[in-house]
Amino acid sequence: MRFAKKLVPIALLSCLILTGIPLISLAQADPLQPGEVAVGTVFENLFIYTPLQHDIVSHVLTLGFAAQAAGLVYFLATLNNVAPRFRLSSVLSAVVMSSAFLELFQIFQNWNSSFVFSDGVYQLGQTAFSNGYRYMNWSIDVPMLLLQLVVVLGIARKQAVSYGTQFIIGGLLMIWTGYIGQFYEVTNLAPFWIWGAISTVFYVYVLFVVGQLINRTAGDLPRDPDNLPKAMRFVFWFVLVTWTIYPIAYLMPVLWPTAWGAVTRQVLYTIADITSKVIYGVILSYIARKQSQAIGYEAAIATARR
Ligand code: RET
Repeated sequence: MRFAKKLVPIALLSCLILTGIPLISLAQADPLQPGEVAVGTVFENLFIYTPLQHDIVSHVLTLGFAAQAAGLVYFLATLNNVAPRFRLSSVLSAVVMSSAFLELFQIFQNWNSSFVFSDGVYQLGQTAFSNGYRYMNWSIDVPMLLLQLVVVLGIARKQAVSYGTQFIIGGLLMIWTGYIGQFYEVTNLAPFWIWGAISTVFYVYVLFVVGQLINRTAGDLPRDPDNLPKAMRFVFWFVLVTWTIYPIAYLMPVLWPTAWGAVTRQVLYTIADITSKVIYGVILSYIARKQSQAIGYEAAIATARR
């Protein structure tokens, strides 16, 4: 076991060195000549889009950031409906909403400025599109989303710190190893697969810890009248399904390497962003409000339907 523990950093380091070499050569690529198009390392930049395809992405991206803005208003406006001990969950949702709003707005602008309309189609202009911004946003949002579970389940401090640490470390390693992998999506599929696989190991670990936390503690939630243990178990499956859309989007360059594949990838990201951040937050705020009613918190009771 101790030997196995040592193997992990050694394996990671070897992968880093192995894949670092092509990354350096990418960075040293020849400078662009006048009139040349910057194709770079990003799947979306390889294609020419019809106005229909270009507009679908542009429109769907507006849905993405508008939903985060709407979510921000919802979480702030309903903050006082939950007891103070669960309130941090809504605050964390609001943090997720603001950072996602900024990032998705930036991606939207990036998409519209990267492709220029000429001869009836949209082609890459002087700037390049990149999904890398998404990974930076996840670095904030994934730890926040996971910490919300710890808050809503109301577990003891020692346990909360232990789960919180596993979530933050596991989540960040999942994102950052995937971030390295996505640089190779069109240039070198070996490191793309290797880093994707390493990231998946951390993803499975995070899911395992989420499942363990919910399994151990959901039974303590009030059963009457709203069956909160069942609602909390639903949250696990909801996380599993909505989070898994992200690795599918990661794989798009191998699954569907066409302009429609690139359009679908942005649609998938948007579905994942709305469900895993906004809808997830709404479900947790519902559970927090029901728990607040159960402990006799007046403002929560006042919101109950008769
Ligand atoms: C990557 C790389 C390929 C392998 C796996 C991935 C998982 C990504 C996930 C992202 C979740 C993001 C969320 C963001 C919310 O703000 C990194 C794409 C498994 C699960 C929930």
